[in-house]
Amino acid sequence: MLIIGELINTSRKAVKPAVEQRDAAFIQDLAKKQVEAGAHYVDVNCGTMVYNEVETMEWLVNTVQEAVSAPLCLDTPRAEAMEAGLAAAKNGQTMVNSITAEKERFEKVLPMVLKYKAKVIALCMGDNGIPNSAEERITIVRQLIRDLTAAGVAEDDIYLDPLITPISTGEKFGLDVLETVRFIRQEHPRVHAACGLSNISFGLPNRKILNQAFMIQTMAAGMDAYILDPLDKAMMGFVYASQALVGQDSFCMGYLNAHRKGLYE
Ligand code: THG
Repeated sequence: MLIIGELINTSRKAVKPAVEQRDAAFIQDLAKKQVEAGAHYVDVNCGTMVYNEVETMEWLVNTVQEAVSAPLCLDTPRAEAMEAGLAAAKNGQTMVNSITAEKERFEKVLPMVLKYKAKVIALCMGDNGIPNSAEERITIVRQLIRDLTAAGVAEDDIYLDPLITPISTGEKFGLDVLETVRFIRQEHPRVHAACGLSNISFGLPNRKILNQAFMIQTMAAGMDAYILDPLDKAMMGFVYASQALVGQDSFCMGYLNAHRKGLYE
């Protein structure tokens, strides 16, 4: 199971001004708290900084790495920002977030994944945009796995992301994700499945409850990587409990260790 902390994202109200003012202490505190709470990777997203994303990404990567030794998940659709982040990243195996099946993006991002021997999140999105059925998602999953492995990316380095869209905008969206994850688990057992969990609850009250419920459901379907808020202690408790309950935690060692460290209540 891979937990990627989502909180360093300039779309968040508190983070944007901190990044604009180059407030290293604020960003480093956010990185440390997420790693202390159990995040294995730290997501870094400055996608709202359209005019200087490249320079901002470089600053963020260096700033976060001064504070934590966890590897980074570079979260940008822009190849230039990705390259700058990859060049600066030195904490273990970096994760590229993300590649898609869109022809241009695939061709631009793939060489960087290979050059830096990175892990890669592959979004179920093709040239026709975000798919709106499980069948369309599965078609793109097949294509992405075929093309990435043909290029030499190891299955263990591929994280398929079915793309979670808010449940407030379509009642079947949860089911489509579950079906896609079951397909990945059955047909490609060595490829991972990842998601931006908090997307599910956009536009609704009590978001944490929806995020927690969907984490449990998707983990039962075979999801094994989450971009989420690790400072939600109830969420982390459900993560360790679910892992044990779906046979991904031998002798409940992860559950017991996390308990001893006080990572959940
Ligand atoms: N897949 C992949 N990467 C992703 C996503 C995905 N990266 C971005 C996003 N989706 C995952 N990260 C977040 C981060 C924050 C929120 C949701 C997803 C979030 N933020 C509150 C909001 O916007 O309302 C913050 C409020 C605030 O603090 O200002 O919900 O799907 N591969």
